[in-house]
Formats: sequence, C-alpha cells, structure tokens
Amino acid sequence: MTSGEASLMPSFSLDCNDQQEEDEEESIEKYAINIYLSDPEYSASDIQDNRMSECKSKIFNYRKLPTTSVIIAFYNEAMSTLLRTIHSVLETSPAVLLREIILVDDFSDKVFLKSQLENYISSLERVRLIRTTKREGLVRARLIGATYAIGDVLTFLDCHCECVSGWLEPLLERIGENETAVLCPVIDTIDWNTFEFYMQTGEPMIGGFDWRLTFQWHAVPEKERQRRNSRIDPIRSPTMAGGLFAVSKKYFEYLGTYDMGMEVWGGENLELSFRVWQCGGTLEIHPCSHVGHVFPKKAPYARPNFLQNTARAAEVWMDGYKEHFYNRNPPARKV
Ligand code: LR7
Ligand code: MN
Repeated sequence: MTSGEASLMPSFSLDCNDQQEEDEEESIEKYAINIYLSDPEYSASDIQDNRMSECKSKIFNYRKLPTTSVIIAFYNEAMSTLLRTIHSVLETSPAVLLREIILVDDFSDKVFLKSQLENYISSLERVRLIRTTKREGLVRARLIGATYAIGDVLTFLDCHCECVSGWLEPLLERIGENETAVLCPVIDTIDWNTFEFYMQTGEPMIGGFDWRLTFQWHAVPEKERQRRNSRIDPIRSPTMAGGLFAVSKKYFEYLGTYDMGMEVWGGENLELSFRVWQCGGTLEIHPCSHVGHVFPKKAPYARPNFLQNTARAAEVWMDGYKEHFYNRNPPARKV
C-alpha cells in the first residue's frame, strides 16, 4: 500500500480509554468483528506464507493463464474489513491476471458505505462499485456483479477475506486446463477478535453435507488420495463452503449460474455444488491457493431464508433423495 492510500484509511486515536472500549464493544455489536484491530495499516505481506514448498516454488507463465474479475458482494460490512479485502486482492494478484474488482453493495444502509467508500475507491485502479437498488441477497448481488465482469474467470470472495500471495495463479491455471473445473482455495481462519491469521497447513478438508443439507467438512477419502499424483494436485470436493471460488465465466453461464430465487443467505453453496457435478463439471479445492476468512462472532444480519433456499436446492437436484432431507427436516415441507 502506498502512503497516499494509507492516509485515506479511517484512523482512530491510539489512546486506550473508556470511550474506545465502549466504541469497541459497540463495533462488535454492530459488525460482530473487532474493527479496531482490523484498522491499522495492513499489508498482505504480513501474512506468513506457510504453504507447501512445491506451491511456493512453482512458476507460472502468466501469458497462458486466463484473466479474472474478482466479485465481492457486501451488506453492511465494516469499512475496515471491506478495505482490507480489497487491498489484499490488489496486493496479491498479478496485475496481468486481475482485470478488475467489482464491489456490489447489496443495499447497505450504513452511511460510511456511501460517499466515504466511493471517495476511497476512486483512488484505486481497477476497482468498481455497483449498488443494487433493493436488497437482493448474496446470490443476486453476486450475479449483478458478474454481468459487468470482463475477465475470463469469475472469482467470488466474501467481503472479509485476506488472500495469501500465490492464491490466484493455481485457480486460474486449473481452469485454463479444464474449463468445467470450479475451483476453491483452502479457507484459512482469521480470528474475528485479534485478526490473527491461522493458516491450515495440514491436508485440506473437503466439503460434504448432512441430510439437513448443512455444509460440513470431511477428511479427504483414501480413494481421492490415490487418484492424485502429487500433494499439490487439486482435490475433488463434493461441495463448497460457498463464498470463495473461481469459475470460468463461460461455464458458469452454461450451468445457468445460480438459482436466482434464493434470498439473503444460505443454500446456494450446495445448490451450485450439485449443479456442477450433475452438469458435467468438477468441484475442486486447490491446496496451493489459500484465502483467509473472518468468521464473525455472530452474523451481522438476520438469515431467515436458509430453510426455504435449501428446500429449493433439494427439489431441483435431489430427485428421490430429497425425502431424506424432508424426513430429517420436517418443517422444510411447509416452506
Ligand atoms: O443479503 C446479503 N447480501 C450480501 O451481499 C447477505 C450477504 N451478503 C454478502 C456478505 O456481505 C458477504 O460478503 O455475501 C457474503 C457472504 O455472507 P456472509 O459472510 O455473511 O456468509 P458466511 O461467511 O457466514 O457464509 C458462508 O455460507 C453462505 C451461504 O449462503 C455463503 O455461501 C458465504 O459466501 C459463505 N462463506 C464462505 O464460504 C466463507 C468460508 C466459510 C467457511 C467455512
Ligand atoms: Mn463470510
């Protein structure tokens, strides 16, 4: 980050006083993350790159890789985490590969996300801001962003992420090799309170689900271990967590994108996973690509649509298996 950009970052007094403590508590209440700690000047290079040595030594021919547009939808996010996400993407993505960052404001009502945000990003190259005209929910907000994208690949991120350098190249390389592969990074944990970055250094976990259609993590099965030739090969995963993935724009359109009837939060991650596997694609996690995600103490907004969204996914993609879902989740029959 240049000093010019840094000076635009919202700054807070460093004096530790009661007011600060109070504000801090208020901020935890409002955004469920501790914005004080996430505010100080940030640099992606602060994150220790503990990836496997083969990941770090790999050299990519950028001219052969597809380009990408990074799409970040947000609703009432704290300014600090949003800015950290944007800077992190700008700092860790090779300029020839990153066509743009498209921010989609899903009708936030926080004042600081209006002109203050606009002024801030106007100094950043390749960052665009689009605002929805009503609350769309994360599915339609992402899709609105996607309609503006000029890159070959759409890379979706949540608005509170930090990318580890080298995160983008493996995703794009794999999609360049196989257009029907949908790629997820390994998701590392960023502590909501201290903003410490915990990199997952063991074998990555893959996505699964239970019969309530709740997303779950599982160890890589033996069969999949044997299918792979090296520990840096992508790992096939039945499902994705939902927020962090890259997909060829062409293939995403071929898939019919998302179910646009899904509201606010939940269900779209399994829906898209089922869609990919049932429409000739693969869903994979690349062990060399790492992105951190802030898991807030509590959700910063109400999430009343999970059941309804999930029932939609079951109805469309599960045929007779949907009975398992309804049996485990009787209220779902009524939505
Ligand atoms: O109405 C909304 N409009 C939005 O634009 C609601 C949300 N959003 C934005 C929001 O600001 C954020 O950028 O959408 C993004 C995702 O919302 P989060 O961060 O509240 O979701 P989450 O991280 O709690 O939930 C996970 O599951 C969701 C199911 O709908 C989405 O797929 C999220 O993207 C997903 N997050 C991840 O996969 C990050 C890693 C989690 C793990 C493990
Ligand atoms: Mn999130």
